[in-house]
Amino acid sequence: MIELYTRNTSNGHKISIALEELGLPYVIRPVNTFVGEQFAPEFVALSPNAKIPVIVDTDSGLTVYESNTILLYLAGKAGRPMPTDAARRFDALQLLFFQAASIGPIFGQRRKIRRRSGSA
Ligand SMILES: N[C@@H](CCC(=O)N[C@@H](CS)C(=O)NCC(=O)O)C(=O)O
Repeated sequence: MIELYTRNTSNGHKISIALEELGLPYVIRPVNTFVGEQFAPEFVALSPNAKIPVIVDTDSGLTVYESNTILLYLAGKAGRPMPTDAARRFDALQLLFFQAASIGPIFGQRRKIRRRSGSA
């Protein structure tokens, strides 16, 4: 069973979409980052950067944070959909890293700035 610590953000949704698509059983452990629950010592023990999402796999005993690392973990657990041949595997990995390094942070900053400036 996967315990998913999350809230309704794009990084959180990535993991719940993957869990649904892979058909892996999971339970949601909500973390309200608007009121600072991510800084609780029990949560930081799971996610040292104090960010959602993070999963605890009660089958393996492993805790995994960083959304795209979680996606790779879940793909390994489910046995799909990461390709095994090198060309297709690195095609998938470069898209994952591109999303994590170049797309996600920009969208996150945009959301934060708009919220602070009072825009929708
Ligand atoms: N690189 C991280 C980013 C995670 C992230 O930015 N999480 C946000 C919500 S989408 C968060 O927990 N924010 C709370 C905070 O920054 O205090 C990942 O991909 O998991």
